Amino acid sequence: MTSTSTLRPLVAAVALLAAGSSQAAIQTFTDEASFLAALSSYATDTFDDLVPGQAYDGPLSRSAGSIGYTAWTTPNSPTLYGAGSSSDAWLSSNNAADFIVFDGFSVPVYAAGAYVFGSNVFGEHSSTGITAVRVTNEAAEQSASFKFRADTTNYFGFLSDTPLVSFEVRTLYGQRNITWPTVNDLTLAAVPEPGTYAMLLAGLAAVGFLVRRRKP
Ligand SMILES: [Ca+2]
Repeated sequence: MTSTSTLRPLVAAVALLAAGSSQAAIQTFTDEASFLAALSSYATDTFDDLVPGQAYDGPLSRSAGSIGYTAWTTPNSPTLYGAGSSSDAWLSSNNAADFIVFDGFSVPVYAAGAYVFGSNVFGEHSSTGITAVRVTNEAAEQSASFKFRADTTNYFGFLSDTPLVSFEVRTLYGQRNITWPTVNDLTLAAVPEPGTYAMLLAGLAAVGFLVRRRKP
């Protein structure tokens, strides 16, 4: 064989990998119904076991169905805070400038979504300020979204082709606009979706082809 004929399959395989990676690595959804419709299975932490107005020493070990995870805040105070009402409790921070972080998933998690908004010093909904979320996956890819004056129906969901590492929520506020980041109904999905499987298989096929071609 000439060097050209051994090189061509490599180029094709690399092109296939590049095509896979050029697709959106993290899809963003802005309503719960369409996010859940894109998942084959999922579990939700409602936070309804929290007591509004009560402080909780973080980090908290929590779960959505059988998926364990850690909820914590950074960088100012480790304390989390119950907000909302006794019939529908929310998770918030104790310092308005802190991020709420969800990570430490007990199994690989490919999708995460939640209602995200702000609450006031009493733990009641506050529509002032900007609520922002950011997710990071194992490929070190990030996706961020924000909403100005978010109400309690403001939803962000993310579906990744590699497992997620973290889901972070924060608020941005001004001098007279103190708003604590607040989360309700955190949904996690541990099963890769069909599109993710297809991309994974394409990548594996390409890698397998490279390995085979390199054997003497
Ligand atoms: Ca709730």
